Order: sequence, then C-alpha cells, then structure tokens
Amino acid sequence: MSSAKDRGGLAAGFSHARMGAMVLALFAAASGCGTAGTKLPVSEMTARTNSAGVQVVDVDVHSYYFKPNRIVVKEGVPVDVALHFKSFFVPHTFTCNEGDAGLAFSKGTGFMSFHRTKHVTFTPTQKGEYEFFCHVGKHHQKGMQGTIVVQ
Ligand SMILES: [Cu+2]
Repeated sequence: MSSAKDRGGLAAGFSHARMGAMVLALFAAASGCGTAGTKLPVSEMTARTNSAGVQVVDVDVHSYYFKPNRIVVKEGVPVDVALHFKSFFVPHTFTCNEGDAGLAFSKGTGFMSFHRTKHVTFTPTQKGEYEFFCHVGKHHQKGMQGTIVVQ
C-alpha cells in the first residue's frame, strides 16, 4: 500500500540522507581524514638522471602519505625532487634533517595554497638510508614518512 503522500515522504527522506552524507564528506575533507601511511606498502622509485646530469624524481604528497615513499638516488650527484601537493586543505611538508648526508631541507604548502608543485634540490654526500617526513602536526606518526636511499 503506497499513496502519493508516502512516496513523497520517502523521496524527502532519501534526499535528506544524501545531503547528510555530502556534509559528512565535506567535513571529512576539511578535517583531513586521509589514508594513514602506516597502512600502505612501500613504493620504491629510483631517480632518473636527465640530460643536465640531475637526478629527477616526482613525489606525490597526500594526506597522509608520500608516493613513492622510498626514493633511490646516487651519492654525489645533484637531485631535484618535484613535490606534487595533492591535498588542498591540509598543509604538508617534505622534510629531512640529515645534514651530515647533505639532506637538510623542508618544503611545504600552506592551507589552500595554489602553488601545488614545489622543488627540493640537494646533493647527497654519504651512502645510507635516511628518513624524510612531514613535520605538520602528527602527520609523521600517521605514517607521513619515507626513506631516501643513497647508493
Ligand atoms: Cu603532512
């Protein structure tokens, strides 16, 4: 048994639920609910050397992980990391505090920044494995970290 009035009620209820879902989705985006990097597998990328002799590699910066999160470079050759910031609302950085190995940098974007691609350049001076991370809030603990492998 279904009258026109019942159907109207169902439709109204449905659109109300949809609206609620949309509001929830927007709230989730604004509050930075993302994918914890701790739950993601290692993705490795070896930098390629361009015609200028620079090792280039692209890194996507998401909430809350880097892709790739393991970057392989050669010692003594300049590196240019192109950072592509994918999150419009959540600020992130690409940070490394390994000055002894030539890896001392921190580059990021702020809230709603329109400059979505940034570059970090350095020359690794020492073989080894060095951690990089995002230094915003608790992003590091959420898994926003990775490894630069210098060979
Ligand atoms: Cu971050």
